[in-house]
Amino acid sequence: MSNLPDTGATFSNPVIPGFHPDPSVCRVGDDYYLACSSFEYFPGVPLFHSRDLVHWTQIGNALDRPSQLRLPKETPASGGIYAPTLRHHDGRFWLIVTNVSGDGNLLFTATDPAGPWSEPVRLPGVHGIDPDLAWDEDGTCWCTTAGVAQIPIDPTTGETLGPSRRLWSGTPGAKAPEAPHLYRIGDYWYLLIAEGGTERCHGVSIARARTPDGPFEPCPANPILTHRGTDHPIQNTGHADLVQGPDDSWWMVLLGVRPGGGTPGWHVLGRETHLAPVTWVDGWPVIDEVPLEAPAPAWPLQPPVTAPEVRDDFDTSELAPHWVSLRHRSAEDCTTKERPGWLTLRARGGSLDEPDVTFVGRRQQHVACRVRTSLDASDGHGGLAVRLDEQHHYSVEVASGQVRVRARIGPLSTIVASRPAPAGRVVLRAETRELRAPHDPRVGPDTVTLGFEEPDGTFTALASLDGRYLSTEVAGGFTGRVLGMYATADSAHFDWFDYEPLDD
Ligand code: 6LW
Repeated sequence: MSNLPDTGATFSNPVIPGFHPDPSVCRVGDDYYLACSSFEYFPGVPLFHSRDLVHWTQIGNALDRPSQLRLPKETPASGGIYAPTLRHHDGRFWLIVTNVSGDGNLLFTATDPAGPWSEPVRLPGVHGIDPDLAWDEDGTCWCTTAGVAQIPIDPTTGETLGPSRRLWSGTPGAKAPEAPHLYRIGDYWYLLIAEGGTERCHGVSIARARTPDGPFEPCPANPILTHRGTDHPIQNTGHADLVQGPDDSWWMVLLGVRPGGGTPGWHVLGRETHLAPVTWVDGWPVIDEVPLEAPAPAWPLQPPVTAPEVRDDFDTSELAPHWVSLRHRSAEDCTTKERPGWLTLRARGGSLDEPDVTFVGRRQQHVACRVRTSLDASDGHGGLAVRLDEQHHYSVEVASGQVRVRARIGPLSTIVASRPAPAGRVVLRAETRELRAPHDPRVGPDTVTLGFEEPDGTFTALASLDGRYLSTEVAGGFTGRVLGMYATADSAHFDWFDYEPLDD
């Protein structure tokens, strides 16, 4: 029994491309809301809205105040905020996350998911990552964490109301039973988990019980979804959440990656949010593979009326929600008010190799794309970076009268090329292009070309670098590429920033 009508219309995965992992979704009437992990970036926990589950618009970031998101300078890349659960209950939105770099599990509430979100409620008695929230008929709030363990809590105070109990360990022998979500569906409570680790063996399994605290009976068909061992273009599928569509059909949001290049394959855009239809057979959910292109759901799709703007002119006092900084952002080191129509970044110390570099970037969301920015470096040093983490980044910057491309790969850092900078403002450019050489197992996923534009607009490419070194398989961790502007000495002023998807 399929919930897909054969109209010829399709939708494409990922539905939220770029580094948007660990999606958690909830439905309120005709509206859907989705939250993702954000790690060392500030603001944290990007929030999206949709009416069709396919097209998502970012409406904010739940954790946008330092009092909600404390990421000390020592927060390592891929530390910070892990795996949210977003739910709507009793007229309010509830969001629970783990800050693995200090504050542990934290709970927030909002009446409008676009914000403001509350101050954090701490949960010192809840241990473990990937907290989930589910409410029993009698009002008990169950918090379930990776492992898989469960503890009743008072979500308004953060107090625990009983002992923690082990619920289920997933499939015997499978590592990392995590990302639990607990649901009441029909006569059962279903416990959905990820297992196998968030890499190529990732999968989704499920168990059910008559009561929320078990005992849980595993689905005989576990894992109910995995792409492990296949040559499917979407890999690492797991960390899922269930939701009903406008027609009450069932769907799953989950993370997946799109590795490129030869062997072993490198993914550079991070773990992305995908959507897959779910059917039910004998009281168990059934999911086929997660397709790149799938038949559209049975309800009208609502694509955005206008394409996203290529250019941000920095004409508003607040930055759009897709802009993120590293660990914190203050009005002193990041402002559009100092020089109206410009983004001014003030170096707070350090280079891109340092955790507290002043940086404002956005996720790379397309395999092939071009970013450009117009930089006035007359008051300092600044540049344009393709960043995976502190130890893996390429950049083109203006410093001491030179335009130079720098590559940092693990412990190695080198100036790849440099030229005298053109007078006045300099337009810096970085471009990514997919590489295709199907018979060469050593070929990387893409090339990253960096350079600058002469005053007449001619592009001077200073370097074309193998993109594999800015991949998760090389750098490790849980994030993806972020493209952005930075300052390394005094102030750097940016007039605009373009992000343009390119045809492959
Ligand atoms: C997250 C865990 C996982 O907490 O990766 O893919 C971890 N799943 O559930 C970090 O995102």
